[in-house]
Amino acid sequence: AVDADIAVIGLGSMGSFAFWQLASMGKSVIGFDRFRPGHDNGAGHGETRIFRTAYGEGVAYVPLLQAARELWRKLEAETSVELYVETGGTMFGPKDDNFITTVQESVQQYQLPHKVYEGPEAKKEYPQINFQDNQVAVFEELAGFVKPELAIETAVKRGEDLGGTVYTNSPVTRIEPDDDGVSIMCGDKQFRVKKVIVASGGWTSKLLPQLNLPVSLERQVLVWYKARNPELFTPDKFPIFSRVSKGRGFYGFPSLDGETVKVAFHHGGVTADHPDHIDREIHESDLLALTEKVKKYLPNLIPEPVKAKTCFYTNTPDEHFVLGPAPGLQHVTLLGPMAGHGFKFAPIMGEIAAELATDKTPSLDIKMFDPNRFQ
Ligand code: PYC
Repeated sequence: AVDADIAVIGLGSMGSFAFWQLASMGKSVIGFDRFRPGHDNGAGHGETRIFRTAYGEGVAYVPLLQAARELWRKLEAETSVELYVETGGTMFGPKDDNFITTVQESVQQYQLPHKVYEGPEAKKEYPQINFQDNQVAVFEELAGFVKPELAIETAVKRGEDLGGTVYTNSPVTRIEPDDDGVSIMCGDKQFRVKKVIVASGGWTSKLLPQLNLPVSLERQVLVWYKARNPELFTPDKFPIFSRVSKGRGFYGFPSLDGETVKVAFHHGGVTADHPDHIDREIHESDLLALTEKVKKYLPNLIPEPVKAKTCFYTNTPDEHFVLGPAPGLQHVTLLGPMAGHGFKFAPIMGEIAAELATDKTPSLDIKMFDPNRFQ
């Protein structure tokens, strides 16, 4: 006898959405989380995450983002919870930067609503940001932020309302696929299912060491600064922004609390060998370089951090996601890791993983994410 058709291991950024999608499809689904969905030990917290459609990481992501946007709205409609706030977004950097040129290719190829500003013009439009004269800013309308903890909790709750079962504080220690299904070991309990989706983020390569996934963990620090004029930073006045530069980006959000603004670096963090070993303390050295960026680009913020939190990325060598059948493990779908830019895609990644786990052809092209590409 089986306990469920499908198990989702890890109800974080991705797994929570696969759980919702499977329950919506009428499948019997069980979900396991080593903590409690919405926790802050992984990569799905920090109050806000960027959503953007004109995608500097690759034009091929745009159809996935368009589908994701629809699904963010669908979960909101099903639950009456606001999860996605569309503020628009400003991507800025040197004109010839590969990220900026790819953003521009995205808007052209998919006719995304946008405006392009040269540095001095951009300053007139968004006086909160001290754009440099040699920079170009692409403002796109279909961008904003999603609320990670609330989104995860809402997707899981909706999945439960539709019949799914959740096991919290339940780390899965082993999965054993065979011809007929998969056995799951969780503490002193054993479960039997037909299919498994592994969405364990940084823990995936610990659960499935035999895959030799060439992933690496990178600690990140999120920091909040007070605004001198908070009325300039409300979501209706201040879009999400991303300053791109080779190696290390700098990004930020409008104020949620009417007082503080969250900013962070994208990449450039220290590596760790295990998600349970991420240094959670905040050090002076975590804040210095970011505060310099704040002074340079956001002169309306008081350059003294008032709050900070850590999280981590699970990076892949090519910075693309992992999504597809797990090599050599029958009945197992890998949903992630997501290489530090996945949260905005969560609903469509969850939907595609649910399609794979139910033997459907994925509704969108996912060749780029093939787990076999590392072999
Ligand atoms: O995808 O914009 C992004 C992002 C920012 C920080 C992590 N990912």
